[in-house]
Amino acid sequence: MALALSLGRRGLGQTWPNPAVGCVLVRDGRLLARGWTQPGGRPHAEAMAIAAAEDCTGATAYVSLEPCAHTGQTPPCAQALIEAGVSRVVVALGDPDPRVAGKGLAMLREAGIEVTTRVLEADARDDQQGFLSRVTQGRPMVTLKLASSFDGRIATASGESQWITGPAARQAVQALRASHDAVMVGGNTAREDLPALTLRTMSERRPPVRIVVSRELQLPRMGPLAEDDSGAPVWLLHGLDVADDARAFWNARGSELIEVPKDDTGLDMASALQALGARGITRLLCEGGGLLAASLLRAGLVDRVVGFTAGVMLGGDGLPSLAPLGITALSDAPRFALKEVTRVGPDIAHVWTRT
Ligand code: AOF
Ligand code: ZN
Repeated sequence: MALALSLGRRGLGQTWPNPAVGCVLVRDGRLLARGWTQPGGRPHAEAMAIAAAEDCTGATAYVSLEPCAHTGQTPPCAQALIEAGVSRVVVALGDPDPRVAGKGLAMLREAGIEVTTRVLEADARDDQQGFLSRVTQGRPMVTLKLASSFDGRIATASGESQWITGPAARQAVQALRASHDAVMVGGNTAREDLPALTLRTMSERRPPVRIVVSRELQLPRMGPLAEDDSGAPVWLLHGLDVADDARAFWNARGSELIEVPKDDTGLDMASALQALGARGITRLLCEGGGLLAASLLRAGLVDRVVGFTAGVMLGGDGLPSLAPLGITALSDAPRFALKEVTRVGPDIAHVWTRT
């Protein structure tokens, strides 16, 4: 199952709106075949593994998510496992998709297959957090990336920010982008940094959707987001008051314009995330800036934080990584639990999950 989980993780960021699943077929202690959900979400993991095996009669299938029970563009995986002659299926996690939810396991059992569930379930839940969030809450899982100085600043007082962290950390950010369905920044970041938000390495991967949150779409009409033909879609989350010429420019560029209601501080991020969930996004990476990150935190919408911290001090005159959160009591501050720490060149990467 650990192997099935790691195969599934290859698909993270690649398979939306579908989950990234892994499948291993074993018989008599020998590995027959491996499979994982393909880019775009199909074929499913089980179908890939079955196709790769010569003969699965009497085999055990380890699958990181309950095999599907519905006929969509492909026949149900539970049916495929039955027809392949598998005698035992081991599953990590049930699939909450109402078309599946227990029906996949029931189909297998009815066909006389021995079914074991909840093997390495907590790990599977962690890997599937984005898919689970989309299906059960209608919004993607949100990862907030913060690359900062030792003292939590993201630029000097004059705005200089390239580069606080080293090349290894920037490479790690590429991998982080590749494992998310979409990368999002606020309008200020789009104006000040003219970011590309593309994958510069790992270009064989399905590129994340590039999302900018901008109330009035007053965004630069030059730079990579406006001009490149990298094939990575651009989606713009905006409010009601968009000038016709801005609307026309971004429409002509092929961007998707998504209108979102306002709240008292900006766009209502809960609604914005619902709109992304409805379009199939399961894993969203927010790369700043401080205003957008703060509004997500204030709304309780940040599920994970990935920090890259450099050994440089910028001091209180440097730009803070977050806009004010309006917190006075420490007990009101959003808290995260440390999950992982790694050394990346001269910097550290740390991953936190919401408590
Ligand atoms: C599996 N194995 O590898 C994946 C599954 O639109 P469809 O027909 O491809 O179905 C999508 C649903 O199938 C998705 O919501 C989830 O419930 C399941 N995904 N199931 O057996 C897989 N990716
Ligand atoms: Zn399936």
